Amino acid sequence: MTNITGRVREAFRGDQRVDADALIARLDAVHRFLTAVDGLLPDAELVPAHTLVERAGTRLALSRDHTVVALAGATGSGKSSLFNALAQLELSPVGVRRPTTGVTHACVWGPLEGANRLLDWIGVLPRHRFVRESALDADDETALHGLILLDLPDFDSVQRSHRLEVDRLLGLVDQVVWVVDPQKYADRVIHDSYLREFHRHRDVTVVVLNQADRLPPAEVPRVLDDLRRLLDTDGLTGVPLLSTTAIDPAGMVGLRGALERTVAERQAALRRLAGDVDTVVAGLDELVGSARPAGGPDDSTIDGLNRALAGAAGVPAVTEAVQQAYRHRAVAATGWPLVRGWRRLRPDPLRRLHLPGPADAGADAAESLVAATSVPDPTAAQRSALGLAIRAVADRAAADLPAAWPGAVTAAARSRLGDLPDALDRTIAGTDLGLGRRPLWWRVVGGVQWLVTLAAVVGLGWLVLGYALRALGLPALDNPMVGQVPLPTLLLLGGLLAGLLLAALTRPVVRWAARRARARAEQRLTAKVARVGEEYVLTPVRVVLGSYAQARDALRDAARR
Ligand SMILES: Nc1nc2c(ncn2[C@@H]2O[C@H](COP(=O)(O)OP(=O)(O)OP(=O)(O)O)[C@@H](O)[C@H]2O)c(=O)[nH]1
Ligand SMILES: [Mg+2]
Repeated sequence: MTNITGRVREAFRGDQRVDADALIARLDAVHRFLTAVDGLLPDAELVPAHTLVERAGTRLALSRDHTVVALAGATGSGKSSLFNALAQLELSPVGVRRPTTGVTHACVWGPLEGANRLLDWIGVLPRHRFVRESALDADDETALHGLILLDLPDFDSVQRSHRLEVDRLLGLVDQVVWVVDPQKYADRVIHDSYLREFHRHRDVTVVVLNQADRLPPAEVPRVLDDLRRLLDTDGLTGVPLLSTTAIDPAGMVGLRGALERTVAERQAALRRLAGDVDTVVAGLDELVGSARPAGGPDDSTIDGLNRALAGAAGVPAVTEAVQQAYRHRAVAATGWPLVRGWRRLRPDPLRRLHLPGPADAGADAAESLVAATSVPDPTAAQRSALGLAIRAVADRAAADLPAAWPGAVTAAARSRLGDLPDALDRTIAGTDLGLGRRPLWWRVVGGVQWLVTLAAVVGLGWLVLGYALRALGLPALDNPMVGQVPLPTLLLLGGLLAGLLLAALTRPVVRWAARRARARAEQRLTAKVARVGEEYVLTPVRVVLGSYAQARDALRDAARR
């Protein structure tokens, strides 16, 4: 006795149609997700998604006019018997010795040509393919045109190869008819390992209780109710559940009707793939979570990074040298001319660091880019401070991200660590420290120093000449008087005094200006070092955050039914 229960009709009516374009858009979103996370998340976690994209692409490119339905179940449940009964031919051997079916058999309703490529992909050998139409040309078979029915080996097999074959095929077919028998319908294996796994494929799942003739007629509804309860526990509420008898054509009517509807709707392939997308999306959900994509590390963390970078780059040493160099150069330019030469003998503090010295003043910055500096290497403390600052950047940036991501963010933050020392050194070497041009006031003060020194020298010469003439008894020079003081004396003493006074007055100004030069250099170096941090640390981190945002959006699109 076969009938479709009321619940079966309800389930069929309740099925929503899957729009092919919408499905393709969802698959495209899964593909976008995979592109976004490529190289960032562990490959092992992405295998199901890769498999889906590949499989779905192939399935959709192959015949959409065919629906592949598999008969799956434990050994002896009657799969081959149902297969033969539906085909009305003895295509797949039915046996007493278990398991009987070792390789998948296929029966195609309608012309075989269109189905061949599909069967090649599914992996059914040509000698196990049969064509229903050519075998028996009957009009009553047209309702099944487009059906490709597969008789699978047993999934609870003692033969490992059977189980592997079943698992492979269950991933490829459009619809599964699970065949159970009155003895084994409650078996743990079928429910835990198979039916439960298909709870997202409810709309392409049919369950049949075969060998119903072996039960007293009054028992059938009771067993069906019990099986329904188990299916509900499996998460398969509402799936079509029928009873069949393979040995009686009348006992096949319900299953045949269900298959006719499946073929007519031409929805199974799309529904199966939609269920696959649901499964994959649910599996990936944990990887992406619902965290809002972070904008990146906050300003104070970036400041911390920049400070650590500046320390590692030797900015304090360079700015100290800038201050000293300013004083050195200013004193050399504005000091008392007699001590300037001595000043110049001392090495320029910036030259010692192989940074632009006086001779390079105004040199093209690009030239100085070539040379590596002799700024001291970072100390162990500076290196570890930099490591901690980079770690802090990664931690802050990944603070709200799901567990799979912080590793990727940290790896990105450290990805260019090896290039940092050279990049920092090049940046320091290429920074205009602001000492290139001599300030105008240096020249003015320097000129005045020369003038007063010249006056002192003229005064001295004049006096010396006067003494010499007097000593030789020659007529004395007529010394003009300025007030009470002879002019040469005034020139000598006034020149010396003015020179010393000017030098004394200039000193605090030089010190003040040197501090300013240091501050200016520090500002410029910090800005340049920050740019290195941006390029070598923050940008890679932002790229990962961008990928996270893309992955999250893509997964959201893929989840939209
Ligand atoms: N009475 C009765 N016997 C059936 C029915 N269906 C199958 N059988 C018998 O059950 C036994 C097993 O049937 P098969 O069709 O070979 O079972 P199978 O599921 O293909 O088994 P494997 O190929 O080993 O996985 C055979 O002896 C069938 O004649 C049925 O509806 N009623
Ligand atoms: Mg069989």
